[in-house]
Parts: sequence; C-alpha cells; structure tokens
Amino acid sequence: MRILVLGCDGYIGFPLALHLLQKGHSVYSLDSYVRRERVLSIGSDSLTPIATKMDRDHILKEWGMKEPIARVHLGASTVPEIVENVLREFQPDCVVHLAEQPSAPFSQMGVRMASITQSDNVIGTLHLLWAMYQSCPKAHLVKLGTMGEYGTPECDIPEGEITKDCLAKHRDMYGIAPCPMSGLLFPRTPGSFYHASKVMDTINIEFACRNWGLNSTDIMQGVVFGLGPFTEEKLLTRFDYDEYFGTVINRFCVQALIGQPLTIYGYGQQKRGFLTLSDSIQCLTLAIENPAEEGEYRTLNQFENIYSINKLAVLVCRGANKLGIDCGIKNIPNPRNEAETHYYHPEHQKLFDLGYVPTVDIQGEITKLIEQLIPYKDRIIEKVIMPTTKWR
Ligand code: USQ
Repeated sequence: MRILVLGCDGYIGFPLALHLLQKGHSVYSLDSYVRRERVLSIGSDSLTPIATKMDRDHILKEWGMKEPIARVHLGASTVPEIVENVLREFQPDCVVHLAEQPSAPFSQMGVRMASITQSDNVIGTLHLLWAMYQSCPKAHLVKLGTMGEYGTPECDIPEGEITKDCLAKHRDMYGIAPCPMSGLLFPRTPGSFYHASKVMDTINIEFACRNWGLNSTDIMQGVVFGLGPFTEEKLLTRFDYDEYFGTVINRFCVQALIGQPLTIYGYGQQKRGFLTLSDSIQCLTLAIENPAEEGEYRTLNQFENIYSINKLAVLVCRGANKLGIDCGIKNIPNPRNEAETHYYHPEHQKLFDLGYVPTVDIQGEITKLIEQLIPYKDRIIEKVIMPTTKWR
C-alpha cells in the first residue's frame, strides 16, 4: 500500500513508519518537528537519545523510504494547499494522521497553549479533510483520536456510535426504552481542551464521510506506554516523562528509577484503558490494512485492558523491586478536574475481530521497561516531573 504518515517524527509515528516499511509498504511522511521544540521549551528532553532529523532520514532511507520526511505543519498557520499538493503528488491509499498536539496538561496551561492545541488539531484535521476530498477522495484516513473523548459516563461506552445492542442493554438495565438513537454518535464529554479538540475532529471527520463519501477509521486510543518494538539505540523512539508530554506509566517508571515516590493524582481510583506502544503499532497496522468501506466512518476503541492508577503504581513498584530498586508511592492533590471514583466499561471488540493479539503480561512489560530505561538514568531531569499546571 501507499501510506502517508503525518507526524512521522513522533513517539508513535517513527516506529510505525519503520514497521510499515518492514512490511513492504511504500511510505511517505510529513512532520513539523514541533514536538521536539515544545519538549525542549518546557526544559525537558526525550529520555532516550533519539537520532537527529538528518540521521532519521538516513535510517528511513536504508529501510526503503524514497523521500526524506517533508517538513510541513498541518495547523492553522499553514496554507491548506501545501497539504493538498502533497496528497495530489503521492496519491496515497491510506493517510495516517498522528500529527496533533497530544497533551492534555499542555492545553490547560493557559489561553495560548489551549489555542495552539485547538488550532493545530482542529484546523489541521480540517485542512487534511478538504485536501483528501480535493485530491484523493478514495484514500482511507486513519486518524488518532482518544478514549478521553467519551469521558467517564455511568454507562457502558460503545465503539463510537450508539448501537441497537447498546440500546437493548440500556433497556434491560434500566427498564426504560430510550428514544430511537441508534446510529448517532455516542455522547462525548472531554476532560480538557486537548480532549475537546479530538471531539471536534470526530465531528468534522464523521461529517466529511457522510457528506463527501470519504472513508475513515477514527481510533479512540487509550494511554500508551513503553519503548515499542525497535530497541536498537539508533532506532529508539522518543520517551517523554515530564508533566506535559509524559503519560502515567512512563512517568512512574522514571520516578521509580530516581527514587521519587510515584505521584498518584488524588485517590488514584480513576481508571483508563492502556496498551503498549508495540500493541498500538499492531492495531494501527490492522486498521490500515483493513480499511473502512467507501463513505464509512468507523470507530475503534483501542486499548488492551483497563487499570486504575493505584493498580498501575503497585505494578511499577513490584517491577522496580524485582530489579532491586526501592520504590515509594505518594497520593498528591489532583491537578486535574476528573472523576476519581467512577464506572468505566468501554467496549473494544472490533480490533479483536480484525485479528488483534494483545500483549497481556502488563507486569512483565512494565518490569522490562524499567530495565530498558536504566542506561538513560543520568539523563533524567528531575525538576520537570512534578505537576505544576492545574485545571482550575
Ligand atoms: N496520572 C497520575 N499521575 C501522574 C500522571 C497521570 O495519577 O503522574 C493520572 C491522571 O490523573 C489521569 C491518568 O493518570 O487520570 C492518565 O493520565 P496521562 O497523563 O497518562 O494521560 P492523559 O492526560 O489522559 O493523556 C494520554 C495521552 C493522550 C491520549 C490519552 C488517552 O497523552 O494523547 O489521548 O492518554 S486517554 O487517557 O484514554 O484519554
């Protein structure tokens, strides 16, 4: 397949591009490199010493990519025709869109960062949709959304839309037949301006499929952790652990390494879906190789299993202990405005139907990750870990 990867220099984008090249696909890629700049601007850096832009181009060329990563920014500051020209020239079968601002705390820092988040994400995706409509309307869009779009409602979360099954279950549980809502998007309740940007993307993509007949898979992804499948040093993906760009398991593993108590926000009973970076790449590849039908807007809930933050902290400490590292845990006031005790039962069957074989040994994965990070311990910048941005 001819696959365009937007956001090819990122945490998921770089190993995904390597994986797709390894499978024999023809890959073309874009990135603005803004993630590198933003992490440096908050005084942090990737824990893994990632290859320079030029070195990554060499590596990708060795792996079969014909052109270097094209430096293009997708957001509001870009002339939309630039994206259109790229698509017209490459004529992809599939466009994988990972080129968004991915951090909830970053979007809550203040009006400037909230505005950057929404103009990069919402307007960037809007530019892309128009560009696909004008130059490659048959191509399949695989877009990274987030499980955080749904929030934590007191009912089961279906995969994207309200299905007849979901209504029947509702009737059985509550003894009332709700009005006919089958086929509508399941309500979204985002928990940050970042998550809200993903909801707005969803609305625009679904409309583009319904209106223009584009086909898209919108991935509601859980929290990703780990270093992924390529662990040779020059192939390593970036690994962030700061308060903005680090996700919870990655941060906990780094805290364990430097003897800092793991920072559980609030009571720690909040639950999320998690998956390894290798699983995320496996799932994205399944979505790419099994496209949605013409005109279809398909949603996949993408995670392996659900864990509470308390449970994860215990797993990280156990992993650290196994490696002879002492580990402590500390509940700190929650900087976010989120439910800390809640019902959480999202469905996630469609990826299994496509052949997803999940990594199930989460304890093993966490212990392996801590061990993999030991050589980079001296690169940890302690002052960027504690949360300083509050939701209100
Ligand atoms: N948390 C802690 N301690 C920490 C860091 C986080 O208790 O030191 C808690 C948070 O309060 C939250 C949970 O861990 O309840 C997850 O936080 P996170 O920072 O790992 O993830 P989040 O901000 O939700 O965002 C991440 C990715 C985002 C993706 C999302 C999927 O950065 O791009 O969309 O995970 S989900 O969480 O399912 O919405």
